[in-house]
Amino acid sequence: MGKRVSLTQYLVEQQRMHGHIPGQLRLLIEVVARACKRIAISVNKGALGDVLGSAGTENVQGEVQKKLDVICNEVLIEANEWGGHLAAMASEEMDGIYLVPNRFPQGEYLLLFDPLDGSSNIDVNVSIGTIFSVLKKPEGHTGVSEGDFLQPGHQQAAAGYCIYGPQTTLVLTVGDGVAMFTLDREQGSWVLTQDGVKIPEDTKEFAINMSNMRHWAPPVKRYIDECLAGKEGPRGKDFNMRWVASMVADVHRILTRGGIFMYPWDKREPEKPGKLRLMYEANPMGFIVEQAGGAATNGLQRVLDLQPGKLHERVSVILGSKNEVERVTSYHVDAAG
Ligand code: AHM
Ligand code: MG
Repeated sequence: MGKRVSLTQYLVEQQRMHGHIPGQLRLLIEVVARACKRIAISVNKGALGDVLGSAGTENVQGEVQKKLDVICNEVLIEANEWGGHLAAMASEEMDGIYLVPNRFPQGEYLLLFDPLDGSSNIDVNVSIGTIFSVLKKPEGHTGVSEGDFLQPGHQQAAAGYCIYGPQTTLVLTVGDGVAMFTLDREQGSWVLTQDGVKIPEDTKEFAINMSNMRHWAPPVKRYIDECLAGKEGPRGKDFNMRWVASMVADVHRILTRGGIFMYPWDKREPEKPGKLRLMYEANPMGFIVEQAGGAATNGLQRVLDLQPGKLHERVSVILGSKNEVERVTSYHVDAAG
């Protein structure tokens, strides 16, 4: 086996050689990665750790929280509040922003996270994950408000996710490509296992919740109909379908072997732009996917260019292999006429 590169070494080298990572950002990423190790231990214990099942509470979006949703949220806050690198945090599981308490020094970054993505898979022992996004606090004023978080995704300083699956893998971008680190449980360390991750531009695999088909908008229906028509249809090739119902797992597969992921707007709740959240899911995943050569849109616009109007904003998401995302996007443009 060749020389092992740890997460710390990778970050130090990024800082030293490419000037990508200021010291505070490096510390922040290391702390998030450490919190993910703790979460991995809880996830792994499952029934033995009494972490399965419902917490009996609801989050701001009216979704029933699982015990692990609550535990993971606490782990991330406790790990990050004292280090001096953050000004505030926001989470899918909290109503408003969380200010770093006065007893700790304030840093210049803002951290956003979905502490445990794919909650419906927790109790059935299927891959789940933690997604995070890092923004710089706007300069020119003291204190932090929710408005400071409302920055378009292209301003992210870093983004990543940790997938708790057969392996525990941390996937990271600081705007210089995408790197993957596998957790070595014996050593307790993150080891670089893939750098310069690239999503193939073409694919024969799509991921969408087909049970919503009757509610889709015409451009989405058109794209999937064409995939389903296979070799005999306009695409001239057979497609395969996968849907894990954990965005982290679906995106991880796409980073590894290509594919397109869609959670589009649908007619079930027409006033909602989509199910997934812009700040905790679409932006970090969009940043990672673009850094790996893929694309992410809401059907008409690049996800990373959307100006968020509120913290828990929802969005329609189409991301993955570039040529397929561009095709679906062009169908939306055609339909918008
Ligand atoms: P969560 O953050 O509450 O877990 O919800 C997000 C998840 C995504 O990971 C996944 O792509 C989607 O919801 C699955 O939704 P559905 O059950 O409607 O297929
Ligand atoms: Mg989620």
